[in-house]
Parts: sequence; structure tokens; C-alpha cells
Amino acid sequence: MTPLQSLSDLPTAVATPRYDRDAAGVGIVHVGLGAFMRAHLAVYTDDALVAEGGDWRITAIGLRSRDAIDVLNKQNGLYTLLVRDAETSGRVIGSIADAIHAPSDPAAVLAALAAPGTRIVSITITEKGYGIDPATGGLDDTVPAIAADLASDLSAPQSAVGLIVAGLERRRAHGVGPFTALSCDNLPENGRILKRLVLDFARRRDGDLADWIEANACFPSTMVDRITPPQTEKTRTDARALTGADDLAAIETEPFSQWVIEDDFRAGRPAWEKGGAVMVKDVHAYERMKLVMLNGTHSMLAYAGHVAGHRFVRDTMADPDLKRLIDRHMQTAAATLDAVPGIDLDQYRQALLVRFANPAIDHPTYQIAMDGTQKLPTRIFDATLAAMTRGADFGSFAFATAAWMAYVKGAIGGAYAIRDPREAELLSAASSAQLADGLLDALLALPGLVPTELRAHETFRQTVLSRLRVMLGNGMGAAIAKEAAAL
Ligand code: CS2
Repeated sequence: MTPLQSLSDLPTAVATPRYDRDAAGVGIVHVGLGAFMRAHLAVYTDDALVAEGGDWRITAIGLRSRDAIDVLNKQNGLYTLLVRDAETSGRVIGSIADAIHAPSDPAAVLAALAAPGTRIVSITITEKGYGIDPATGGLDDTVPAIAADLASDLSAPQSAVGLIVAGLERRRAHGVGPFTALSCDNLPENGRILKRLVLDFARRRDGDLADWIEANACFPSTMVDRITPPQTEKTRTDARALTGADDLAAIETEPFSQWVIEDDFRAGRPAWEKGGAVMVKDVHAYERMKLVMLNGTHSMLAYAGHVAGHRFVRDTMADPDLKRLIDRHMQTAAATLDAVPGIDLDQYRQALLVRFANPAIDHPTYQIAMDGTQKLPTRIFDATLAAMTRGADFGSFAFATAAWMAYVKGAIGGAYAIRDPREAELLSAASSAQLADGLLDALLALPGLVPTELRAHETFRQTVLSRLRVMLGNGMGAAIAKEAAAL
């Protein structure tokens, strides 16, 4: 079978990008070529190009693995997006122009960042890709890629923050205005976080550069949402059935998609609203809603579900007890929120329950369980403090915390890998603790993880401990049943 390479070879029934791809120049450099970006930003951009045209195609940058880069370049940037529901539909996306593997060709990356036509640098690098010092919220110069970039002349940046600073530095030197740096990861006020890290990095190199960035560049915050499982053999088979071509870059996703963007783009932007993006003045309420109701619940069900033997999110929804805990978690999370403009939180919760149960989406609990130390502070611990401030229930957050601890403990002996940048610390804390209270204290004591106020909260500690005892003593299934019976 021939590889997917050109639109003209495709069956006429396949939806394809209805614009002149070659005529549309590049306006976006995107860092992080994962499945999520291909199901989200690239799709909104494809829709914007159909609606209004413009030089807004994407050069994608990969910082680590080169596989996805080579595949996309071989396919001329084209790939199939499968949307799975009761039926699967598909379309071919054309917004990616080309891809560059940063370690192999740093000069091409710098040229793309410095090009006057590049007006947006967007990133999907996951929480751990930022290099945030958990204790201060500033730049963590012990993260290897950040440390290497700080010590270098930035001719071959390894970190996303280093890359953005290198690009802005070159633009300033060439008398070209800055690009807009656009964070598309699940962090609260992600634009503000990125700005702080970029300024922190720039200030350590050159105070004038930092002042110039501060005065001229913008860093809008965004809330991104689309559940996107990893590509599997079935993704490729179904894509082949649709297009008649081999597509190693095909991805699959759910029908739902949401993007709420702070409208602060001084160098212009594509008409993303034509693809359904919502442009607002302040994204914070939407970000918090999504983080605590969707992502927080995801983390809870991922730890409890993985340890209880549930492979996919939809399996956790098929377990009646766990389903009740999932619903309870969303309600507990909603009670920590202020009103979100234009959104009925009850309807939002109902819609999430339907999305999580989608029988056509194979979303692995083990994938969501990854990087707990990076995710729990924003998804669970901040929400716990917010609940305490309101005098609201925090039992589900304590249950989620205990489930994470049981997941860490369960990795001892090698049944599975924790997959977390702080894995070594987690393993050493968990292997020296035999009983639930030792495990709890060792994990609570990890620097910069659990907020001090929460660590010192005796009721929180006791609530987590009582759940953890059941999880370790009687198993996760029994703990889930007990927790649900008490509702
Ligand atoms: C998930 C997210 O893996 C995870 O931690 O919670 O990737 C989630 O699926 C997306 O944010 C949905 O938009």
C-alpha cells in the first residue's frame, strides 16, 4: 500500500483540507508533536485556514524522539484524524507544513523561530516539560535540559523555555518583533507560568533581553480539552480503510473539543474561532474548572482504576462503585469553583461522565497515572485547600491522594513502572515504609510536592491514612467498595 502523501490520491469521500496548502505560508512554530497537538491545535488551525486562509501553517518541532518527525515529513505533513463515537468518522488534516527534529537540526529550528513570518510559538510539552521549581514557581535550574541551556550559547536549545528565549533573542538582534508564546498544557494560568519562566531564563542571560521580552512579548493563557488516547494498530488499520493509504501518523480522538483562549495576540493569529475556539479576556475560571473537574477526576480514577485492574477509563465507568466515586469527585471539585461564565457546572459534569464512558475510546488509566508529582498539585492539592477555605467536603481529594500513594507502593517489586520524573525519590520513600502511616509521611514529606498547609492539616492526614490503610490492607477493590458504600 502507498503511504499517505498527497491529497489528490485520496478517495473523494474523504474530507480533506479545502485550501491551497502550498500557497499558505508558515505562521506558527509548534513545540511538541504529540497526538494531542494533532487532535487539537492543528485541527483548529486547519479549520481557520479553510475559513479565512492566511499564512498560518505550522512547523512542528520535536525535542526528543525523531520518529514522529520523520513520519510526518515523509507524509508531507498529512495525517488522518479519526473521531470515535458510536461511529467513527475521519478527515485528513493539512495544517502541518513540516517538522524538525531539534537535536538533529538546531539551526533549522532557530531559523524557524527567528523568521519574521513566525508570529506564534505554541507548545504542548506536558507539565514536566516546563522546568518549574515546585518550591518557588520559578525556573528549576536543576532540570537537565534547563541546566544545559543555561550553561550554553543557545545555539542548540534542549528545553522549550530555552528555545523560546533563543528565538526571541535572535528576533531582537535582527530587529524583528517578538512572537506570541502560547502554552497549551494543563496548568492553571499557563501563559503566566510560561512568561515567568521565560523571563527568569532571559534575565540570567541578559537583563536587556528580559526587559525587551517583558515590554513586547505576549503570553496568553489557554484552556485546552480533547481526550486523545495513544495511536494503536487499530488506529492505523481504520485510517487505512478510510483513505486507502498507509498512515503512520494517524491519530484518534473523541468528538468533544474545547479551546478557550485569552485574546492577547499582538502579532496576529489564525481565525481559530471558526473552528469553535472561544476567545475571552480571562481564561482562569475555565482553566480551573477543567483542571479540577476533568483532570483531577482523571487522576483519581487513574490511580484507583489502575491499581484495581481497570485498563481503560471506560472500564472505570463500568464499575458501578467507582462510577459513583467519579461522579462524587466531580461534584466535590465543582464545589471549589466560582461561577464560570456561560457554563452550567452541572451540565458540564454530566457531559464529562458521558465522555469518560465513551465505549469507542481506549484511554489507558496507566497513561493518565504518569507524572503524578507534576499533576497532583494543580489537580488535587490546590483543590483540597480551596475546599477547606470554603468549609466544603474534601473526602474525594483525600481518597485520590491515598490512591496515588497506593499506586506508588504497588510499583515496588516491579509490577509496573511509576513513570514520573521524581520516580527515584518516590521509590525510595515507598520502599523504606512498610505500613500505611510510614508511606503517607514519607510521601507527604517530599519537598515541594504537598503544600505545607495541607501537610500540617491533621484531619486531611487522618482522612488519607484511613483510606490508604484499606487500600494496602484489603486491596483497591475493597477500598472502592467501602468508599462508595459510605456515600
Ligand atoms: C489526562 C489529560 O493524561 C492526563 O493526565 O488527564 O491528558 C486529559 O485527557 C486531557 O487534558 C483532556 O483534555
